[in-house]
Amino acid sequence: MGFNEKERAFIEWYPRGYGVGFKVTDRLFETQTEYQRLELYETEGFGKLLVLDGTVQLVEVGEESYHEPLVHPVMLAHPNPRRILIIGGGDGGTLREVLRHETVEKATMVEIDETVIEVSKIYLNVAKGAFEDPRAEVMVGDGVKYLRETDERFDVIIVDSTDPVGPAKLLFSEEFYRNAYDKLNDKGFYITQAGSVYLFTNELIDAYRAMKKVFDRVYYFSFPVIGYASPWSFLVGVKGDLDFTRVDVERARKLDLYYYDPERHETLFQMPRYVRELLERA
Ligand code: AG3
Repeated sequence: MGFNEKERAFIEWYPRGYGVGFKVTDRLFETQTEYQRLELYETEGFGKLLVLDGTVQLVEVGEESYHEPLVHPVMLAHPNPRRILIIGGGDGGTLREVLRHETVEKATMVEIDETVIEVSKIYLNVAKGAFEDPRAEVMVGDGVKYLRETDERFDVIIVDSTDPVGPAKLLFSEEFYRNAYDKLNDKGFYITQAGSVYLFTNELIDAYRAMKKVFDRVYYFSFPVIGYASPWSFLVGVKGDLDFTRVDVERARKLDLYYYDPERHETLFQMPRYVRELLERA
């Protein structure tokens, strides 16, 4: 697990011995935060690599392949997303993409681990000024507690967490989904990353089943993400009368996206057949 001296590579091992790795030129930083083990590497071809508890969070070159599909499909399917909540996302990449939408009046981010924010601010070229944007409200705290207690209402809630095992498991529970549903405006989207399609299939199915109990409609989609055992899965919960199968292509043009292609929005919904069948039976 982790850094391999002989290969000079960082390798993340998934279940069943499936590995994803990067050649490393420098070991920059390693610390035990209050919540998790944080490692930072310089890679040969993908910029800096951020690792939490042994799992790849992002590489600087290609992080948009995760942040674009997490943020823009829901933002562009919503007619007027003004108030946004991000749970997790300490590196600031999700916040950055959210703030690119002119409709946004306020984006609240609740990250449990302050060290992730600090380290990202110092070492990573990811947030690109998002933390300083006047529309951003960045809070250090427990997202589960925040969502249970807040009086605010949101048009879009985005969960940018670690895997549905370990500390983030609570973010994939029916109770959490209910709190999220309650804190959405009459019409709203909830989106969460939901793990590797091939290697966390059971977690994906479980999360989908739980979300279906709570939201008016639930969609699933997948996207190839650089640095993860791809394809990666995403789940979208809908409250009220919103359609996730269509996006505003006019608004999308101004964003000049690199990975997610709004003009081919329908290609998001591609899943390996066996996974689609498992989801349909869930
Ligand atoms: N959020 C983490 C996605 C989960 C990655 N899982 C894994 N490699 N096993 C990404 C943080 C980027 N804002």
